[in-house]
Amino acid sequence: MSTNPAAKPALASAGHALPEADMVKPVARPAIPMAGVPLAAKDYKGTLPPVWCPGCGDFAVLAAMQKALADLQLAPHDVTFVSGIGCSSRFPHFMNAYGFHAVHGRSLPVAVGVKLAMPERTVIAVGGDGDGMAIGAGHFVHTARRNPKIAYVMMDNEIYGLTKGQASPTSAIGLKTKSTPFAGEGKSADQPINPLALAIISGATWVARGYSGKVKELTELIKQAINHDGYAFLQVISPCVTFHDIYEAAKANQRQLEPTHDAKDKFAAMKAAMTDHWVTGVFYEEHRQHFGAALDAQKKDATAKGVTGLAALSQKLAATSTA
Ligand SMILES: Cc1ncc(C[n+]2csc(CCOP(=O)(O)OP(=O)(O)O)c2C)c(N)n1
Ligand code: SF4
Ligand SMILES: [Mg+2]
Repeated sequence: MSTNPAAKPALASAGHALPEADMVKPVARPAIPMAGVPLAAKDYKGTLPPVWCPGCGDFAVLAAMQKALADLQLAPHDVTFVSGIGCSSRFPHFMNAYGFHAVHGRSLPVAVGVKLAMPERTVIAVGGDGDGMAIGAGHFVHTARRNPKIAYVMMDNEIYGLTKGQASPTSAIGLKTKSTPFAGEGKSADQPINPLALAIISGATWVARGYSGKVKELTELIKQAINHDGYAFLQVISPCVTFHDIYEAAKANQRQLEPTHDAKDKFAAMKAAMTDHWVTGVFYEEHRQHFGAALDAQKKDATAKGVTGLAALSQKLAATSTA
């Protein structure tokens, strides 16, 4: 922290301090659970009002999340939301729970760290298609193969909303945007990433798609994601009404996975993920050892062999450096 008394006024005059009128004001105190009183969806509302554009799909995801947590009766102080950067990544501010608004594309490593440090917590990563599929694509793949017991809800509007309408890795081929003004049929090479297929092939053990226009189904999918005993990836079609409105297409093409779909069959799941852009439901489910359990087993092994962790290692290093 600066000790220079002139630092504050200098910052303000450079335009870094918001005028009082532009500051978002808390609307309520967070609800504190009382023993014996069941929690309702409103008890998970944060103190700040959502700053999204009216009609943004993310409102429905927020409502579904609050209802899901109430249905599961998870205490707000036992839940942590971790996000990256984007309109959707503002999500933790609007929840009554612990929150960590990380940097762009880094929600997953932070969420995994929180879970490993506090395994009893429910940890939910949230963010957008740009955050998860562009700058965060590496973490997307490696988190899936490690199978930590966290849920990741990716609000996919096929655009960068916060930065006002650039193409994202899930934008349709040929889409004209602020960053692709000359795109068009036969003039674009960038194939969109298929988030569900990438999650399945990378090793995610629960993979589903919901839609902000079907809040009841979305609530059930969020509950399943939270209860899954490993890494759960939920893509949510959540249209950006301001920069790339896909509501009409989503409404027109909505349908659920066939009831005969076998979510335990990886090849069937890949086929379904590659076939229909708008279909919702659980595509894939598998049960295998999660990251925390694997690390616990390794720690046990190391302890049995007399390797007592970082303390012993640092003592060894200290002894070597003074020798
Ligand atoms: C390292 C870094 N690069 C770029 C940006 C600029 N930036 C902020 S949000 C964003 C994309 C957001 O898109 P998405 O994750 O889809 O979220 P949405 O706003 O659509 O919900 C970008 C490129 C940044 N904040 N940090
Ligand atoms: S710009 Fe788009 S994604 Fe961002 S709040 Fe507005 S409608 Fe939602
Ligand atoms: Mg987006």
